[in-house]
Amino acid sequence: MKTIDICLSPELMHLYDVKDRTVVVVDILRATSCMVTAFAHGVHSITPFADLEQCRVMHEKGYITSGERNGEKVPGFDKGNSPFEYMNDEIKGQRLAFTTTNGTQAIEKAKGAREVIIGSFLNLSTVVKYLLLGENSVLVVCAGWKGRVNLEDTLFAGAVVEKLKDYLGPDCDAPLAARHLYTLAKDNLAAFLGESSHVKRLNRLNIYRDFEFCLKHNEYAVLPRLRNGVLVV
Ligand code: 3SL
Repeated sequence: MKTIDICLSPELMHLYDVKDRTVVVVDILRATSCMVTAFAHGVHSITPFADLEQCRVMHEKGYITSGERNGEKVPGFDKGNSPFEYMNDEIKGQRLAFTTTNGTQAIEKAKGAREVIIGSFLNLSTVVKYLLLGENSVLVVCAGWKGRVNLEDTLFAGAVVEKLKDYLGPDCDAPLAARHLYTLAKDNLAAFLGESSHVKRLNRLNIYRDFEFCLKHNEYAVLPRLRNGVLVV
C-alpha cells in the first residue's frame, strides 16, 4: 500500500528518504499559492531559487524576477509575492525566476525526491487526484517559517491526508495530527488561522486579501511539477 507522511518543517527533511516518493511542497502564505496562480494565468515556467542574488541575475537573461524577503518585495525585482500580481495577461508565456523566504528554500531541499509537485488550497483537488492515481508514496513538505512549523501549511497537509485517508496509510503521527487539525478547522479556515504567526505578519503588511485568496479551495486545476530544476505544467 502507498503511504503518506508529512514533514512539518524543511529542517526535518534529513529524516525522510524521498528518493522513491512524490513530494508535495506547500507554502500556502504565499509562495506556492502564487506559483499556482501564475501557471493558471499562463506563465511558461518558474525557476525557483533559494539564493536571492542568483535569482536577481536572471533578469539579464530575460526572466521576470519575482519574490520576497520577510514578506516584502525584493528591491529591484519585477514582482513580489502576492497572487494578485500574477493574474495579468503580461505574464502569459513568460519565464519567472522566483525566490522567497521559505517556499523556494523548501523546493530546494526537496530536490532529491522521485518527483516534486507544488500544492496549495487553490489546486487541492488536482493535487489529490494526481497523488491518488500515482504509483509513489507521498511526502508533503511544509515550508513553515524559517525552520519553524506553521499552521496554514500543516492544515493543507491535513486536507490532503483527509482526502486520501481511504487509499494511503499514514507513516507516522504527523499525518494523523494534521488531519485532525484540518477537521477542526475546515469549516472556517480564516477564523482558525486568525491568531497564527504568519497571518499576524501579513496583517502588518496590510495584505489581508492575499490571505483570504490563498485559502480558497480549487480555484485552479493546474499541477506545477519540477523538471530539471524548473517548474512547468
Ligand atoms: O516564505 C515564503 O515563501 C513566502 O511565501 C512568505 S510571504 O507570504 O511572502 O511573507
